[in-house]
Amino acid sequence: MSLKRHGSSLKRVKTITGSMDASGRRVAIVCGRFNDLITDRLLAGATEALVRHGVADDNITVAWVPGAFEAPIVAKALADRPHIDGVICLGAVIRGATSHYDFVAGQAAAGIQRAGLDSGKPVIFGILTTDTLEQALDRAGGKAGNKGAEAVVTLIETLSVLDAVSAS
Ligand code: INI
Repeated sequence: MSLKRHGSSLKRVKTITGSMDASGRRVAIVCGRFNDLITDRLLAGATEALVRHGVADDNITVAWVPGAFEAPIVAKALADRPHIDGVICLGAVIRGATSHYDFVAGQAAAGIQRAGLDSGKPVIFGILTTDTLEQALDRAGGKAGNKGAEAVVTLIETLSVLDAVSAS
């Protein structure tokens, strides 16, 4: 896959862009069991996309957690392992299913961001936050694509950009 170029046409501007080659990458996925009708599909989308982009299946680690709220602490622990290059968090927080939607979704987002910044490795937010089960199904391999596969593309590009920044 080639990445669309954006930005300056000035010749001396240094532009850093990622590539989509993920061969040799070692990736962990943290997947919430809550709403597993959805998260099973996100996980299938993510693992298929990783392999399609060149990640060997024995370089993929999957850790299941009870729900999206628990994703950040496990993501941080995985990101701190030297043999993991980056982490994808998958989950489904559905407003109709809970009165504490805002707490679970908000804290999962904040914690995942923090896990990435504190570990220095990309930790990708692949948590669906929807009003209804139908909207979640649409985004888990239905008519709106698969957010798990999208999270893979995001991780691969971010890893590549970070490598390019380190080499710059
Ligand atoms: N966890 C989810 O991943 N999705 C949800 O929709 C959800 N709801 O509806 O409550 C949910 N709750 C559990 C939460 O993630 C924790 O596991 C729980 O609060 C214990 O810390």
